[in-house]
Amino acid sequence: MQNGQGNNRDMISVYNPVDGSLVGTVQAGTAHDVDEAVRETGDAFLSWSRTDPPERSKILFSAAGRIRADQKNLATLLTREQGKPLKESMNEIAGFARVLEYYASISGMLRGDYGVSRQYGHMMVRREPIGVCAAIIPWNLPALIMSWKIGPVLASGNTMVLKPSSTAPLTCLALVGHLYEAGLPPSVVRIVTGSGDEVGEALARHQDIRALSFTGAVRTGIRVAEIAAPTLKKTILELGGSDAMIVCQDADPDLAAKGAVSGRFFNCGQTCTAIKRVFVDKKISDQFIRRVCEYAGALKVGNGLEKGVDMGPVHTMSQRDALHSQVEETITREMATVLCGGTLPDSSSCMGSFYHPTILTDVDPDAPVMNNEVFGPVLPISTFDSLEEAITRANATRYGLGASIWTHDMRIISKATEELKAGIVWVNQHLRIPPEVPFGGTKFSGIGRENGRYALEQYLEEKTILIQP
Ligand code: TXE
Repeated sequence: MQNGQGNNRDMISVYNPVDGSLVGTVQAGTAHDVDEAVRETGDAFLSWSRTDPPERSKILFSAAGRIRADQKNLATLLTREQGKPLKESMNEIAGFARVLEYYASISGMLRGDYGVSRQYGHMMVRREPIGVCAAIIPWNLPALIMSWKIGPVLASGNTMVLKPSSTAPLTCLALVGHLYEAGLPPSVVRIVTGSGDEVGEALARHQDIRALSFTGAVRTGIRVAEIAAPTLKKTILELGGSDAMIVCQDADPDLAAKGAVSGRFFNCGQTCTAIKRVFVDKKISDQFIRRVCEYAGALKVGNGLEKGVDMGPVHTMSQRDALHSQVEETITREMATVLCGGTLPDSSSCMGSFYHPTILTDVDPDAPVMNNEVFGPVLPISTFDSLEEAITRANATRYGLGASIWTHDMRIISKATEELKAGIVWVNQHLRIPPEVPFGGTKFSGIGRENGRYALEQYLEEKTILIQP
């Protein structure tokens, strides 16, 4: 097992959110395991950083091929431990392979610089990998988010210690297994499974880790940044969002309704850039809301391994309880009208942590579902009279991850893309994240960017060399 050491270790059980059955166990790692993993990956750094980029690419391409060949098994495991429908797991595994392929194809692309001056001679800038990097991965998209971290780190010649979430670590372990089989020396990437308090904090605290990429809750990210600060490691934080979708008068209400339903209920609503608040022009709101209810009502909720299922359970009971209390408080305080959902399924007939697709309208701007991240299948819809009002309300959150505007009017697109405070702004689409472009948020959604060549920059440092001939 990846934690390395001996027997008699404490174990963590991983349960299927559909029925609470056991899917597997992993070791509860310790700070000592982190020390060992950092030492090993530190020892491997010199050789991996000096491996020619095409050689590194070969391994990443080969791993991606193996993962594609094993897609169904990996996706089944992901569905069993995470809860999402198999079709989404299949896409996520393909997404992991695609990100590896992307970084394999640009490995070595970020070259240095050169100039010459009479006064200083030859001026060179080398871009060097920084050393051992760490990643802390959440449970909502464990494979995809792992690829955003491991891809640029390996392609740029760094080594890595990874900590998956303790409730969804199994797919991450299996994926790393494929990297080893593709020829990656095991000491280049080590996984330490375990709790955030023990393993996560040991990574943040470790002085030999030079960069740490974290995805998770705001409060955890702030804690990680505080612990990491005295070691001056680069800290990249992706902390979720409360993405707004603005539907303008000229938008196709049907297309927008389909977009709202897929952008909210994908992954049971547990996606950082899911649509978490909709603002629709009053003039088309009746038509739009009717369609949203129809499409949401047609979603088949159930065991993600069963055919035709569109939405699985919330990942854990505690996540579901937190979600339900946000909704309950909003309803009890009469801060919204419930169009569908908003209740817990009957526990006598349903073992899993399911939650009905929920749609709320007439939502008070101060309602809990408008001010905190809603990490589950709940869609609050509000109406607006003017674009200015919609943009102001979309920006009235501490988050700034994504936002979308649905219109074909170029003047509106130009204004909205400039004024929406978000790391990514979509037009007539939402929740699409290609590996080629940067991804990350402003305000409390985080610091730094993943994806694209920008991610390589996070893991490289410039060294200036001045040669007087
Ligand atoms: O997150 P945590 P949780 C948001 C979402 C969700 C809420 C809580 O709103 O409802 O966070 O989810 C590790 N030091 N997002 O509690 O705890 C932990 O083991 C270091 C949004 O699951 O932040 C896991 O590997 N690490 C988000 C990872 O941090 C620690 C995705 C995330 O867990 C730690 C997930 C500590 N002290 C949740 N404590 C997104 N950005 O999309 C925990 N961890």
